[in-house]
Amino acid sequence: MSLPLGNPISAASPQLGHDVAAAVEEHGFAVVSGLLDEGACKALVDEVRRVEREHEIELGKNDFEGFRTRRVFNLISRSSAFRDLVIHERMDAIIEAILGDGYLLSGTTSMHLFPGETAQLLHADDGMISLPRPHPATLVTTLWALSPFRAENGATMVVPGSHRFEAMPKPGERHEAVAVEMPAGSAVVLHGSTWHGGGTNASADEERYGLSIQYVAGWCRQQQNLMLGTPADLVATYPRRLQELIGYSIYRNVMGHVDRQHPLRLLGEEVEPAMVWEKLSNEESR
Ligand SMILES: O=C(O)CCC(=O)C(=O)O
Repeated sequence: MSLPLGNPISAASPQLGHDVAAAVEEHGFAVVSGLLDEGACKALVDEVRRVEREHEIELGKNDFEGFRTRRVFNLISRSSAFRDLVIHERMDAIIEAILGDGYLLSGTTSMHLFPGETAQLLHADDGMISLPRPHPATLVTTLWALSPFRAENGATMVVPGSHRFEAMPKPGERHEAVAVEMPAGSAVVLHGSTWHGGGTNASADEERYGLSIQYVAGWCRQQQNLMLGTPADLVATYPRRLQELIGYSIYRNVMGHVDRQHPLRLLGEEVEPAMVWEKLSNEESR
């Protein structure tokens, strides 16, 4: 079964954050259209291919990663082209509406499916979080279509409403899933508990280019260790918002400090005092 293309939410919607958060709350996912134009998608596909060549990325070596899929992890540290997507202002409104302020980037991964790829096991990206299910979203996955996602070429399969299930999918469990068909330049936003998986690429010659950008609430552990995975001299060239999202930030004025200091100070950057200790001493001196 395919999800009709009819009902994506336009990236231009004035209530984007609210509308997408409401759809994700109801169905476990929502498709957002018109995030990127054709030229941008083509340039990003070329860049995925260039990074794969430069780093000699091989096909996956297990069924989960896909024997006919190439993945590049920590993509933002390997190419500047993807950094703007992570801090895309339309997506920022969506993620903040779902996870609240202070959320973090959890990882960036390209998923390049070749013809002959078989369906990935259904899974939930927050599967390792041991909170009783169902629970509010602690993690959000955004899967960006850099080329069209079609049922035939391996579009992501999603089980609508599964973010409300009490159980995780058992290995190999089959369930009624829909193929998230969407034009290039769109993205599907998934509640972290939603059961999903890459589809079968049964096309003769279509390569499917997708990009997973994951975020977590500010109090959660990130999946990819972006602080250690990014040399400090490279982090220093990132826009401030991206530095904050990879972990050079403080949650609720205390989580993430380094010897009571804001981590951005380690990069030599000026930051407004926002630490709990500074606030306490300001209050005491009143
Ligand atoms: O490639 C896809 O469509 C989804 C892949 C996925 O969900 C994953 O690898 O966790």
